Amino acid sequence: MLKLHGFASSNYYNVPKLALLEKGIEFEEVLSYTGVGPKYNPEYLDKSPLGKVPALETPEGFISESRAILEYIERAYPEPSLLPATPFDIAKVQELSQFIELYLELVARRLIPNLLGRTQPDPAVLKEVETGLDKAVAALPKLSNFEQFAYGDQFTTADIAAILNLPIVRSVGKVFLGRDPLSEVPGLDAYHARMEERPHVKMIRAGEAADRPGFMAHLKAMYGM
Ligand SMILES: N[C@@H](CCC(=O)N[C@@H](CS)C(=O)NCC(=O)O)C(=O)O
Repeated sequence: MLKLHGFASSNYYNVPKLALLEKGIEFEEVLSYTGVGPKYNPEYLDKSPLGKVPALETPEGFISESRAILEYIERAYPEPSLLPATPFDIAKVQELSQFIELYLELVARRLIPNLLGRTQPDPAVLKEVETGLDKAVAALPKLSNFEQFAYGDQFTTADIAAILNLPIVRSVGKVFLGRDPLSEVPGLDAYHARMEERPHVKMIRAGEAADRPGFMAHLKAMYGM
């Protein structure tokens, strides 16, 4: 059976987890917090070279990087598909997923240490984050109107990216910018409300909530946060 290593407070961990749930694939969750080194779990580097979560344990070996894991899951378990039928539509789903990850999630992620540690960000970094987010938020409607799904008329990996990676942008915006930049994107608030009603998304959120105390305890032990 596939084993997913990581922890449920991680949005990146939840990317393959949601794909596995949506496809109805059996898997086991193996709790592993990040933080490699002498103090914690150095053997995890054999599963994920930079010590990042998630890592998927397959019969052939480990795969790290959520995008590569999604690719494996889609090819190894093609039905039900989380991609559209045509090469163009598949590319558009990948384009939207990558846009969300690179220009929104990774930009907002710079302030996660401040969010978790309840500290004020460096003003120069905050300005860069705000500029980057505003630019990407203004461009996002070019890729999706979020009327039904993130792309097209079926649930795809672009929905997984939007459901799991955009909440960080909202949190960072609300706490450090005093506004949620994503609420300016037409259709997105209603889209997210709809997606949160999906049973597997509810399972993801329940997993996050259940993991939260353990994750916070880990941060405290590792970084004194
Ligand atoms: N590009 C990686 C990013 C994974 C990632 O950054 N995971 C976080 C947890 S949400 C992590 O492991 N952080 C610890 C670190 O970067 O050392 C992926 O898509 O899997």
